[in-house]
Amino acid sequence: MMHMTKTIKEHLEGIDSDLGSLILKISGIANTISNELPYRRGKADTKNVFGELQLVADKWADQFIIDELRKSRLVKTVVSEEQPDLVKLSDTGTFNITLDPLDGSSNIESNNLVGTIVGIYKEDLPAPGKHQVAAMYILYGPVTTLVYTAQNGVHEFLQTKKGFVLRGENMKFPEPGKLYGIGGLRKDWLPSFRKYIEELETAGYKLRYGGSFVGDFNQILHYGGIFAYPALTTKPTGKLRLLVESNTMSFIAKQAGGASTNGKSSILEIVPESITQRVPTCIGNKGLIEKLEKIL
Ligand code: P6P
Repeated sequence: MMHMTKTIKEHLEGIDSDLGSLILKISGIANTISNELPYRRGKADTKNVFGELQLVADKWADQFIIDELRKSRLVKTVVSEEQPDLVKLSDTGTFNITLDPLDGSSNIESNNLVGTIVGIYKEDLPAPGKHQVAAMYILYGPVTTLVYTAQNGVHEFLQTKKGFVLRGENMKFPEPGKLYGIGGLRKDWLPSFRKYIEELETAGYKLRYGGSFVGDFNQILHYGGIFAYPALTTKPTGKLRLLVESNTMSFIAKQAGGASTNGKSSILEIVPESITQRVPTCIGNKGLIEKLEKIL
C-alpha cells in the first residue's frame, strides 16, 4: 500500500532525535552512491581483511560513507567490512556503527542487486547484535529503497524526486512464506540441512538467490520464506560476517516478526570474539527457523 508522501524525515520524528538525525543523515548517501555506481567499476589492487579482492566501488563507498558519518558528529567508531580495524571518528559521538558499504558488490558487474547495511549501537563494539538501537539497509535496484527499524517496527521507503517516501510500515514476513535462497554449494551443505531444504522444495517453496545478502533478505521480507548462508562442510562458520552483515539483518528480521539462527541459537545473542567473526546464517519466517533448529 502506498502511503502518500510521508517522508522519512517525518517518520523519524517519532524516535530519539539524535538517532533520527543519524538515520536521516545515512539516508542521504543513497543518491550519491547510486549515481556513482556507473563510474566506480572494476577491481582495486587491494584485498580486504577477509582476503577478498576489493572493487573500486567497495573502497570508494567505504570512504564516502565513513566521511559522511564523521560529518554527522554523532558517531564515535565504525566497524566496516572494508576496514581491517575499528575506525575512530570522534571522542564525543553517541553511536557506534557497523557497516557493509556495498554488500554484494560483485553483482555490480552484472547489474544485479547491491546494498548498504548499517547497524547502530550505543554500546562500544564489538557487541551482541541484540544491543543495537537501530538497523537499516539501502537497496540499489530497479528503484532505490531504504528499510529501517529503531525498535519501532520495520518500515520501507522509496527514493523519489522528493526524497525517501514511506512505502510500507510495520512490515512483517508474510505467512506462509514462498521462497528460499541458500548460499554455498549444495554438495557442501550439511546432510541435515540439505534434507530440510528438500522438504521445503517438496512443500512448494521456490528458489530465489541473487548473490547479495541484502537483496535476498529483502525478497524474503516481502514474500516470506528463508535465506541462509549456512555452515558448510568446507566452511563450518559459513561466509557472512557477524557484525557487519548478519547481526544487522537479524535485528530487522526480529522486528518484522521473523527470526535468525546460526543453526543452534539466535544470532543476536552471540557475544562476538572479534570484529571479523563469520557466522552461519539462517534468517526468515520464525516458524521455518524454529523448525530448522530442531533438525540441525
Ligand atoms: P556467494 C556478498 O559478497 C556476500 O557477502 C553476501 O552479500 C552474499 O549473500 C554472499 O556473499 C554471496 O556469496 O558465495 O554466493 O558469492
